[in-house]
Amino acid sequence: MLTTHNCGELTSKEAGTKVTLCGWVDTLRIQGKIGFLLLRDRYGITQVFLNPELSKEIATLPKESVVVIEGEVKKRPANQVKKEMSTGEIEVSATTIDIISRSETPLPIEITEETTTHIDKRLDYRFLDLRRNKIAAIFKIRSVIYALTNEFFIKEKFININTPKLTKSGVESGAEEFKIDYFGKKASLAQSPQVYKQMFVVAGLEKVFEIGPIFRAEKSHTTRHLTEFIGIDFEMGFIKDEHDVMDVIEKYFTFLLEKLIKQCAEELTVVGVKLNIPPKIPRLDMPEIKKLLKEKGKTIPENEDLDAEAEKLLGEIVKKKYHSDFVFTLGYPWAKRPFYHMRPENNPKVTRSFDLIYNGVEIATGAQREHRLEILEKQCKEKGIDLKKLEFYRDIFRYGVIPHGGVGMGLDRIVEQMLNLGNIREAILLPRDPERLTP
Ligand code: AMO
Repeated sequence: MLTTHNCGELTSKEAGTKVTLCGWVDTLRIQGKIGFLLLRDRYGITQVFLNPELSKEIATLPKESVVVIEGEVKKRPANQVKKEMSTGEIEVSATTIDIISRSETPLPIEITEETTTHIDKRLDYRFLDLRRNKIAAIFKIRSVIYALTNEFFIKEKFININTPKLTKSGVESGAEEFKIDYFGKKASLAQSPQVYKQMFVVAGLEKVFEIGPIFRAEKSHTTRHLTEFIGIDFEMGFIKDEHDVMDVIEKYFTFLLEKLIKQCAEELTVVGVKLNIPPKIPRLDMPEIKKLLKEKGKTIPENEDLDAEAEKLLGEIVKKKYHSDFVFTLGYPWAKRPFYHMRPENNPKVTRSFDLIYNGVEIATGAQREHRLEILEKQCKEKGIDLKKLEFYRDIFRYGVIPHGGVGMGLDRIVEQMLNLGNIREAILLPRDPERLTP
């Protein structure tokens, strides 16, 4: 390694130690003959004292250049210690400085914490945007969410599967496919692992999950839609009904939030978010939801879905009434749900499905699946779908199939809603939307 220590980790215990640090020039202040350099890496900032000779040597060095410094750790006089600096009690008195990389100027975006650069420009230079503390914190938290998600499902005895993203055709009605040329044949990018997760439950794995990319050719210009996002999908067998799936989701979010509060305390403070552990998540049926919304002046016509405004309003109602950031919304109309959702025996107008709304935005959709082939075929007909074209999907219901259900959750939406980011593009490193294919 180039370094003996990370920035931000030295304390007065190391006073007198010779160290080598390497990082970006966060700030350079030349005061008369001497100078102070705030050196930054992903762990923090260390103040470096520059004697007159070194000050002169790097006086014109632009911010964001990379240097390696050798020096000795010194305790700073108490009256000079600034509380806001993580290594406020020490500084490193430099003996040598090597410039490894000189940054060009001016920087294309403002990389201060209170930047005024527009999000589009920030995304054009995402690698520089990441040098802001808050942005780096978001992606550290996202990384922990990813790891905890794996940990949870493995702990709950789900089997991790990886399913193809190059497919012949999808099954997500309503969700557009990206058509591609596959050696002269028509193919599309997977809009969901739906058929495969059902396939492997039926295969006998019983409980499967996948965290992977999902592609949707939706020309949506909203703060909640991407054309490529990361789905957290799971599917489980031998369920009594869709409530068994919701039980697992509830357990997952309790696990996730409890662990995050502990493991990401520092990053959550940087982002300025206080997380709440969900109480029992309310499960509200559509008639009740409609009644609650109507009381607030919002009418949902029969056979209609909840729109973004209704979800936001419901989020507020639930927060007040049940003190919960989450709500399960149950019993979506058959007219709005895909052919593979099961319908209750006594009411074919609705489905055994649900959404999960988190702080007013849908983050998950799930259901019990129709596993009886005759009924599935009928449902396809009603939706104008030719099941023969989905032959391998049809086959999985022919040789012994267990009752099952599952859910698709959007990782990017979870991060956005959890950290109150206001735009899904803030939750993913390099967003893809109808206008953006680079970087
Ligand atoms: P659905 O289409 O509702 O259901 O997607 C599931 C979840 O994925 C996320 N999501 C998106 N995130 C970002 N940009 C998008 N364009 C986008 N579209 C969806 C949301 C959503 O709740 N096969 C079913 C799931 C299932 O029944 O298991 C499905 O894909 O968080």
